[in-house]
Amino acid sequence: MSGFCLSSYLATERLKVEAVLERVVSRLESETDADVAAAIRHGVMSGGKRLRPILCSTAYRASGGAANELIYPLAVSVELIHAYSLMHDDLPCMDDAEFRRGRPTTHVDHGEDVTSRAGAALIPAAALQALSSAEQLECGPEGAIAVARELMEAAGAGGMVGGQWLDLEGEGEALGPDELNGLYRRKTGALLMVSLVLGARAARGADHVVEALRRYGASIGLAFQIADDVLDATQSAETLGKRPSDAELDKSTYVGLYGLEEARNRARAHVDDALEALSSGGIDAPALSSLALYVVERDN
Ligand code: GRG
Repeated sequence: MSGFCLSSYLATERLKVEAVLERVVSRLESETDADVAAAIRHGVMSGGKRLRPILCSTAYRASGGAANELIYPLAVSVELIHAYSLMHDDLPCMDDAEFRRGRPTTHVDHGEDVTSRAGAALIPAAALQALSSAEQLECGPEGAIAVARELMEAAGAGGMVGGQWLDLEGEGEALGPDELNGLYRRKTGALLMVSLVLGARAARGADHVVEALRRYGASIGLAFQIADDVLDATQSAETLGKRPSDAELDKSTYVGLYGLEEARNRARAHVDDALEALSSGGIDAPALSSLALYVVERDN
């Protein structure tokens, strides 16, 4: 028995992430006009599981990073990208959602034009945040640039933005298993995976550790999105904090392709792959093992 308790780990990590996000958002507010500032605060400081920065800080420690707080400023750079992606995803020109994290979406409260601008402002803010915090972590100039590059690649057309594009184009189409996997790896998996890679790189983890965490990240990325499909098909808006919408938007999902039970089985098989990546990489980190299970056991 490791004695590891995921719920208290998550609670402690979330507090640290929230505190750094508060500092970052306050600084951004001072750089923008009041309406954009309010939309940034809405989009970033409205709760959420904070899974990506927690994966980053956890990977950092699992890769031998020092027990200090310097990883959190780097970890929140990924959350800034995630926050912008949700703000833009909810816009009427994308998924047209009015409710997220149990409250009205950013454009409902602040308008579409302001939300577009606020979301766009978060992209360079995230790159700069990654760069400066990697410098603070003494990654060296080349290491800091590599970290920022890796984050932007994951967020870009070859990653999250490209996946979202496929997702929008796929509405009303019956995507096959390979197409759906490719879409999920980019739309959802790329950012989850880079969260881990950034943590490992910041710790200057050995190459085999970085690669094992990349494999772990790819596997939990798929598991996370399949679990999302299952939640969308089975949970209420109240539990999810958002209105289930896959059926309404006529999206291809794992539940549509395989049915609920097989979708659950496949999500769980990806978790097993993630656990296998940890053990074959020689990474003994109860937090990462528990987080892999959490990805498929969460209720929102
Ligand atoms: C210009 C085409 C184009 C895209 C812009 C909008 C966008 C970029 C990307 C959208 C990416 C997206 C919304 C992916 C879904 C990922 C996902 C399952 C999000 C939910 O993550 P959680 O559950 O959310 O971690 P919380 O609320 O906990 O933070």
